[in-house]
Amino acid sequence: MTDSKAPATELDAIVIGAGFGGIYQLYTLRERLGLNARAFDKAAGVGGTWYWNRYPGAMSDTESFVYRYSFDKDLLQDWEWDTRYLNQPAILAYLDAVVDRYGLREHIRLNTEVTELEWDEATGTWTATAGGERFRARYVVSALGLLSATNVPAIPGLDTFAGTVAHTGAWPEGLRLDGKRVGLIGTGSTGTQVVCAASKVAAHLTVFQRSAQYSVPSGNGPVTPEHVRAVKARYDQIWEQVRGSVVAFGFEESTVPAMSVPEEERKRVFQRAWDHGNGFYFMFGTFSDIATDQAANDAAADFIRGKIREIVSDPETARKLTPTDLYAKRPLCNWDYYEAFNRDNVELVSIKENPITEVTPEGVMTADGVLHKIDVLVLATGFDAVDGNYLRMSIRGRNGQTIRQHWHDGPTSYLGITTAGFPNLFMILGPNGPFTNLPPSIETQVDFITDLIRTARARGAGTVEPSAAAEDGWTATCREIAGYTLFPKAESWIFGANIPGKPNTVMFYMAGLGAYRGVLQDVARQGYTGFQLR
Ligand code: FAD
Ligand code: NA7
Repeated sequence: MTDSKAPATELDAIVIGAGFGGIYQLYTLRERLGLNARAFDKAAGVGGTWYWNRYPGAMSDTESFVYRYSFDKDLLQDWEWDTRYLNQPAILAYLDAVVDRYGLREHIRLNTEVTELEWDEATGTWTATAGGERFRARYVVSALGLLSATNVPAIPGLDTFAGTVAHTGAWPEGLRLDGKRVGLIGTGSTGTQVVCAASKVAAHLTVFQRSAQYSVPSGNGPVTPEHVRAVKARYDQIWEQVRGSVVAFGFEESTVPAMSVPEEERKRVFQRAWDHGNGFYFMFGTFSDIATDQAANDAAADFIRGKIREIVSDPETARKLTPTDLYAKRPLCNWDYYEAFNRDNVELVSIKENPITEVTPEGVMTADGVLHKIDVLVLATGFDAVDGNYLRMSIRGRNGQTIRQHWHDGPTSYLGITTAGFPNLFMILGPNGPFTNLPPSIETQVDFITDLIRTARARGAGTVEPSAAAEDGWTATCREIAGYTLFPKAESWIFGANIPGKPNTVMFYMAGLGAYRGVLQDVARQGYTGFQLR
């Protein structure tokens, strides 16, 4: 229980979350602004996503060389990697080392959930309730994670299951699938990774698939020390390219429309990308318009469908695995996803055709009356993305307005960073931030927030807040840009369509990191247009 009479601990700034975002923000507030800042995380360790997602097969699908911080050239030179992609233990080890390298650990309170944030008009400060204690600070930076609030489906009988139920985003330490009968619900980015890993170790794996997925090879494998040295020698150019690019994945996006080349050439380009590996490369590096033009999208989708037919031996399994809708969810890549279904221990159940009726103590019952007996039920059912963690807290801004009230029709922001009525609350990866490889976008936002706080302090302004008009304008901009793409037409977390009852709305700025950085630079150069510094 919170002791409301005990005086709140005074801080200059509170950071909520100790993942990529929170760690870097804590660093800049302390080191660059000299503020007494403290971070809180409900997890027992730092790392955010990479603390929680310990499921077998968990890894980044951004390549190792750009799934990291770029703010410190020495850090870039000092850290090694030996595979094209980083697995969860490698990313967690990296983030742990970063925390120690910059002396941040003593300023991070773990096992401490921030449950309430309340704005006090009289003092111009926020009071946070964290772990039952109160903390007061002028600034709050929320780095709550955009894929962090787990989505647990309401399946009848789930709580009666006698075995282990594990959501991938809250994976119990030490839970292994070796030799077990495993049921897996969900075949998104996470579920497909679980399939690849679990198929090799489980006694039996039953995959309950709601939507078939387009997955391309990741091309993962070892990289040589010479390769790593060569990357390090080019890091200045690499980051310059990343920061000016659209998806920030470390490759040049194509400028060639798919239909501008003959069919044979198109297939050659797709085949080259298939052999090269990486999901974002396949969608954005092959042709310029796969995510925006129906014909281009069909061509890419047809190519992948053809691959599924080639790879999967059983025609009925291949049929079920073949998507018929748009190729417009977050693009996936895996080492051997479709191949896994050729293994004798892997079974596919299309729950669109044969729905799950209930979970019993022994396993999962489907509409055809079959009880799929299992030991472990893995829920790879994704996240209440972007605003999920905000709505799980009590956040009260000016005039007692809650964030839930403010975001009644869906989450909004100015620049993905601030929202009207919630002064001095800065969001990392808030709604309508960039849709990219995330560390470079996180760094962009943290740097902007840090400069904005510095400017406010230099001007003697107690509060920083966007105008409602600026927020409306940014929301309209994000809607307009998303409208040029095919993404809103596919049902996924990107637009909130994966959560029953959640308003289906635009939640990302889809013009890319280069354009986003341009907007932020202009806003700053023009004296922080759209913000009120008072
Ligand atoms: P997070 O890492 O999610 O950290 C948020 C932290 O806030 C968590 O530790 C959480 O415990 C804490 N928190 C939340 N609410 C509270 C509260 N009320 N009180 C206290 N603490 C709180 N992105 C890519 O760019 N490339 C990839 O390849 C990629 N792969 C991914 C794979 C998986 C399985 C997942 C789930 C995500 C992936 N992402 C990827 C997205 C990934 O989340 C980001 O890249 C990045 O790690 C986000 O960092 P963050 O600090 O913003 O948030
Ligand atoms: P996703 O991409 O949201 O995938 C979740 C999967 O779970 C997807 O296949 C869903 O089917 C399925 N799902 C969700 N709810 C249910 C219910 N109620 N019943 C059956 N199946 C369900 O989450 P991920 O964790 O894979 O990936 C999220 C991001 O994290 C990813 O893009 C990376 O950036 C890391 P659907 O497709 O909705 O029919």
